Amino acid sequence: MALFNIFGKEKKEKLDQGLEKTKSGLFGQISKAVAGKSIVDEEVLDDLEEILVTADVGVNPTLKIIENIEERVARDKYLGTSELNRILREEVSNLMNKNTNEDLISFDFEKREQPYVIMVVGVNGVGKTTTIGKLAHQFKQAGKKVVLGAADTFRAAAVDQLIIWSERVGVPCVNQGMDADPASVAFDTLKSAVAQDADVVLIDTAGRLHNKVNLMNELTKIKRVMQKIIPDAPHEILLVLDASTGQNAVEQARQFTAATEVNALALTKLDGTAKGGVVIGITDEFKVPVKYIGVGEGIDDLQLFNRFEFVDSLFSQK
Ligand SMILES: Nc1nc2c(ncn2[C@@H]2O[C@H](COP(=O)(O)OP(=O)(O)OP(=O)(O)O)[C@@H](O)[C@H]2O)c(=O)[nH]1
Ligand SMILES: [Mg+2]
Repeated sequence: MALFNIFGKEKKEKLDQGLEKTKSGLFGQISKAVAGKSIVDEEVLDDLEEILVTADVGVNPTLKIIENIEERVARDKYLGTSELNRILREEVSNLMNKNTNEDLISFDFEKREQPYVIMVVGVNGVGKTTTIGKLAHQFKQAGKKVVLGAADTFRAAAVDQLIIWSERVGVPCVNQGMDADPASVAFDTLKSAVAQDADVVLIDTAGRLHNKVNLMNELTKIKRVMQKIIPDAPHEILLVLDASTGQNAVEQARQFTAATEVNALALTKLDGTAKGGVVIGITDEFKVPVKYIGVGEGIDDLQLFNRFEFVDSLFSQK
C-alpha cells in the first residue's frame, strides 16, 4: 500500500509521537479500570465510558461505542478484559469509517483548468497561517505551483507572518499590507494566480469569532469577489480547529458549519495534547471530512488525515 513507502514510515513515526499523550492517557486509565478484573462487566463499562468522555471523544460517540460493546458483552458474558483494547479499537474504527469518503493519500492532483482555491477560516490562534505555510510546502513538494493571499489584514504582523512562510517555502504571496480590504486582496491573489497559471491558491483570513455576524459577512464578501475571477471558487473552505481545545473545537465546528459552507477540516496541535480523542468525535459528528492534521510546529508537520493510520497509531502497543 502507498501508505507505507519511505516517507510513510517517517510520517507514521511522527503521528505515533504526536498521539503519545492521548494514547498514554487513554490506556493508562483503561489499565487502571481493568486492574484485578478478568471480565468486562458493568463496572468496567461505566469506567470506560467516563474515560472516553474525559479523552474528549464526546458524549454521543462515546455512548455509541459503549452500546456496541455492551451488545458484545450480552452475547459473550465472559468477554475478557484482555480483549478490551482490541474491541475498543474495532468499535472506534467502525465509528470512524461510517463516513464513507475515501481518505486522500497524496497532495498531488490532476492539472485543472483554473487554480484550485482554498480559503482558510477559523477562530484566533488555531493555526490557520501555520497550516497554510505547511500546506504550501506539501503542494510544492508535489510539484504544484502555489500562490498565497494575505487576506488577514486585521491583525498587526499577520501579513508579515504569511510573507515569512512564503519565503521559507519559496512561493509568492500577494498582499496589500495591513488594514487593506480582505476581499480586494483575495481578488488580486486570484488574478495573479490565473496569470501565472498556478495550481493552488491558499487564502489566509482573519481569526473570526463565529458569533460575530459582520465578520461572517466578510467571508461571504471575499467569496463573492473571488467568484468574479474563478466562478466556482473557493473549491475548499478549510476550517482549522485546535485539537488541544477539545470540546471547544467541536463547538466551533458546529457554529462554522452552520454559518459557512465549510467542506474540509484541519485539526492542529494534536502533538502535545491528551485530547486527541476529539478527532474520533469530529469524524463521527460531521459529514465534513477531516482532511489534514497538524502534529508539530515545523514545516513538515502536517499530514493528510488517514483514519486507518490514525486508529493504528492510537492503538498500537509498542
Ligand atoms: N505544536 C503545534 N503547534 C502548532 C500547530 N499548528 C500551529 N501551531 C502553533 O500555533 C500558534 C498559532 O498559529 P497561527 O498559525 O499563527 O494561528 P492563526 O490561526 O493563524 O492565528 P491568528 O492569525 O491570530 O488568528 C503558533 O505558535 C503555531 O506555531 C501544530 O500542529 N502543533
Ligand atoms: Mg494567522
